[in-house]
Amino acid sequence: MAAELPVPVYTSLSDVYPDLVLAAKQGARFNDLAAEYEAAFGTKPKYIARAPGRVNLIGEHIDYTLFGVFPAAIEQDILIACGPRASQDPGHVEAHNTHPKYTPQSFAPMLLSTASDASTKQDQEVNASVDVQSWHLDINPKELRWESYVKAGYYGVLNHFFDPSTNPSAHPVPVNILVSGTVPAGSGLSSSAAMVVSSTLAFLAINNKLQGEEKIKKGKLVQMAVENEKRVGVNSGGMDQAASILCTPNSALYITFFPSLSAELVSLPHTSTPGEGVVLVCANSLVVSDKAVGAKTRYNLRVVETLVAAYILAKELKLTLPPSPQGKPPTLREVLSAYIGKPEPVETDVLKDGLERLLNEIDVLRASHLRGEEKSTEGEDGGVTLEEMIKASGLSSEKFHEIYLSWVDVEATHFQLYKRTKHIYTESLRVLQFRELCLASSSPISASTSPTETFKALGTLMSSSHTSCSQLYECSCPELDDLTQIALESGAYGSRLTGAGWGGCTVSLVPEGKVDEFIGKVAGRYGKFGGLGGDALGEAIFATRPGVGAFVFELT
Ligand code: NG1
Ligand code: MG
Repeated sequence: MAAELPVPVYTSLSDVYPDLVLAAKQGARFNDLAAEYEAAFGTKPKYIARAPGRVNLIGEHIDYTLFGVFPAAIEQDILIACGPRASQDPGHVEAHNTHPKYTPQSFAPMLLSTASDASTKQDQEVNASVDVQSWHLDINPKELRWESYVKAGYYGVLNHFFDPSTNPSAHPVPVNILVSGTVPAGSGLSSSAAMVVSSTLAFLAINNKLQGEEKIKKGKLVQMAVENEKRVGVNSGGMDQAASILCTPNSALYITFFPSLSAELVSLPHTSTPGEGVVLVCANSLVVSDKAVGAKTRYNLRVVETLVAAYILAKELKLTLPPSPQGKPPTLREVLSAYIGKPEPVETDVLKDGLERLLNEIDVLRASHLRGEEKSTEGEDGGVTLEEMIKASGLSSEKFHEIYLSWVDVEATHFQLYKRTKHIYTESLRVLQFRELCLASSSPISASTSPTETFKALGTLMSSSHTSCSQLYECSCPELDDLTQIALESGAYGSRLTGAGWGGCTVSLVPEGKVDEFIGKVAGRYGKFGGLGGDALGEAIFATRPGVGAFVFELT
């Protein structure tokens, strides 16, 4: 399995990019970055860490409900050149960014002591508390600062490998770093995960944690990166970091989170005739979705709606849910598990069958039901008020707040339990169907369907996903709806928003031979592309192939 492989360290880019054009293009970027590093710090870098952004092909807003998603790494990436720095200060970091908008930063980790409760019986008897030391870096999750992502990556490395209680003499080396990136920020292509993964890798490499016996496995790096990104205040599901680390060229990654993280590489359908395959085209709506600002009424609200829906659905269907690990409230995936009633992990056929049957039962979540016979003024999908939702849960108001609202800031007059649940379960089904089509097309025995039929079927699933995001999950916006519609009218097999939505990018499945024509048509019709040309247009709409995951390049 991909997660069992060690994190790769290369000394030659042609080992990474067999495609000569791509190897030359990336080679030039690596060289430029090394030269810029030398100009800034006076020495050559020792390593360049690289982590790609990702595009989610299908499976939106279902990772935090623990359903499987289907992303692929893109070519665009974050590079971090690093080398040791002459300094007396353990672990001191001088961080520069090639983008002039991001000013240079200097910081060092501090060893802090915290008194922890007595942990052993003897301690308890003498009622003593134990001093625990750990490394600390200042990160303010409320403020969006570029170096926070660098610090987030560093944090994990410090606390996993320089634990003062087990390793008091080990000190992190002082380091210079120079960051450079091509993943557009705030566009749903996960520049944040690429930053955190790249930073984690840079600090691992410079502290000799990727070499020799301590070779770190990719799965461990995923875990560290997910933990690290939470330090920037994002409660993400893990899709972005897993994709950035585990992907390989020409494959997408089917990632599942329940009962535990697991990832399967799935090749995208291709043909033996060059030029007759399909290509992914990302197009940026150029609407920037500010996650931190909108979280109250958008992302975090969706997380709460799906959790409350899970609780009420289980109650209505009289399902007994096992206690969730770490006392977390149960998700819609766990409700499905209880509904299926078999030991996990279950086969995908069983999952599909369960989803189809359960979808016939979610009517119990409709507002009219929760309100008794009383008619809603907003139609039957108008949602429920907080009071109605609490009543439907059967929990006391106090308990309800404690479980569902105390840890998060959300705002809504009506909560949409039925619509959100319908999106989650239908979207999960589409992911399974998408995966099945990809697997079938690469199996030698099933050459019965023509590749074009497969492309069309995949496209249809992507477009249905968009409709569901737009109408049921309400995470689209007029520009994204417009852009996907234009894509379909310009020859795409399918098109959808990718990432959290409310702005950012779309992804379209486009016939390989028609990519230039497609891009030309979309560029001519989408209003916000008017007036853009050259590099600016190339950054706003571009073809991408599933690319290679994160690695470290060692300069020799
Ligand atoms: P974006 O907006 O692409 O970073 C976010 C979440 C994902 C997932 C998608 C929606 C973060 C870091 N990532 O992705 O985990 O929930 O939205 O499918 O918040
Ligand atoms: Mg992100």
